[in-house]
Amino acid sequence: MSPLAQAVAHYREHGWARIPALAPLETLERLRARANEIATGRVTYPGLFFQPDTPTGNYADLAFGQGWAGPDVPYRKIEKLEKDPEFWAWLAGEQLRALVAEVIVGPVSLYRAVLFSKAPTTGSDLPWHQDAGRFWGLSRDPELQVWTALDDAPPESGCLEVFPGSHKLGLATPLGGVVPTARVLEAQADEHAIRVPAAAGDVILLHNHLWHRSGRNRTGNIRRAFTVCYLPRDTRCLRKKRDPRVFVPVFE
Ligand SMILES: O=C(O)CCC(=O)C(=O)O
Repeated sequence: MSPLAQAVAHYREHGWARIPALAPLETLERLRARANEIATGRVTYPGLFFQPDTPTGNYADLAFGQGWAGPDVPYRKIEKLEKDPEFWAWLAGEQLRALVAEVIVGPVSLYRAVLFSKAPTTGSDLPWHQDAGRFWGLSRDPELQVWTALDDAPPESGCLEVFPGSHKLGLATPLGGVVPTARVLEAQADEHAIRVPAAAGDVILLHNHLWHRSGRNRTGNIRRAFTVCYLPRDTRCLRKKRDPRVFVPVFE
């Protein structure tokens, strides 16, 4: 089996897989520079979404709907990065095309392209969650997220943590998103958790139903990752309150 096929087999069985050093240093440097330019407002696009991090480190204290709040604010999440040519070049490039083709047969669209960032010593907790369900408003749940480490993500930086195999349990709630505490206790998720540290350039595949979380950043270095959710082209947006989203085509 090729290393790619091995990684995909691991992802199917355990819900996650690591592909070491897939992103070259040159790519990382371009993406880090662009992430800085976007966070500080030197590069911007209409429709970018920013979520400032909370100084308390508690997920429950996050504010929603604030948008860009200045160049010195640490942002936990920046969305719609498909608008940027540097991020687009990586998410639609040859390495990820070959990887995605192992999982999704046929034409592929984009659900989201997001930077998750944990500022030095302050980046906050992200509780157990699943990235699917009614909350995502799709005709079928997506299955593939590709997470690229832009910086080293050792355990103490709040690396990804997963509950291996939990993608086979389906959705914890029909809504999806954060897993309620009662379900976490019932499934003994904390006891099953494993850490998935990464070096800059590593790519981690995540099944959307996999329970995953990440802790605070206790290092003096920023910890950023670019995560992309891909969809089979025939997936439809079911939302009714606003016009349904049309997903950007990525691979034919
Ligand atoms: O990088 C993180 O801390 C969270 C990533 C995540 O939840 C995701 O990619 O779905």
